[in-house]
Amino acid sequence: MIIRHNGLILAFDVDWDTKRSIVFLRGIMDLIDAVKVGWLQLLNIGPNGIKELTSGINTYFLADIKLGDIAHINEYVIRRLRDLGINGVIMHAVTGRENLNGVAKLSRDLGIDIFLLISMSSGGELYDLNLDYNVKLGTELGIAGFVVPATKPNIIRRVRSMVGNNYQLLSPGVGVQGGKPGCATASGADFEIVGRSIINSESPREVTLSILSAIKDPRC
Ligand code: 3DU
Repeated sequence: MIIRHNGLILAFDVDWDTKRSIVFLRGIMDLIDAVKVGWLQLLNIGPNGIKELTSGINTYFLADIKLGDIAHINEYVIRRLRDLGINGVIMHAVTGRENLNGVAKLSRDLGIDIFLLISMSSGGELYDLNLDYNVKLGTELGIAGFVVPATKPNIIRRVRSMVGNNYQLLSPGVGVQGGKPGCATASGADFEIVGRSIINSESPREVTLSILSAIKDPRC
């Protein structure tokens, strides 16, 4: 479970080296509840670099590799990510129960949170056609929560109404992709996930603060 102080997760999609990454993160760590890393780090700084990040910054690290393979590969990846200091992993729902069952149990045993991707901020129509099925699947698997898009507030509301308060909803698509800051959490998400609006800004701290004000006082 991600502890909620501010309701904001940084999508840290950068190809920077670890030193630059750590300096940047230290500048805004008090304003964000988790750091989402993914393919950019894996391909640029590699697993050792990710380990350096997780050791250098004291926060919740979410790995967004949208994992979606057959069971034994999924389980291997989860174990490796755990060794790298990762706390939560985003997985595709589309691979279905047989490929998710074992990994959901393994993750609980290892203390890793699984967040299931069940709708996408752009496209993803096959997900949206099967929303109820995937939400039910996630609740039966005993995962930590779901990824639901800020660009589709009706979906956030629907998922929240289905799962109650027992699951965390993480919402990407805020800022550059068109979601208005504050409106995903106002629709029922626990956290907004923001990347480029913060990372590419000349003043990341000021932008982050303004997103936090919108989360506290949404105008949607
Ligand atoms: O658009 P941004 O730069 O704020 O980044 C959004 C992040 O959320 C990015 O890491 C992307 O991989 C992730 N994401 C989506 O944008 C949309 C989804 O449906 C799921 C994840």
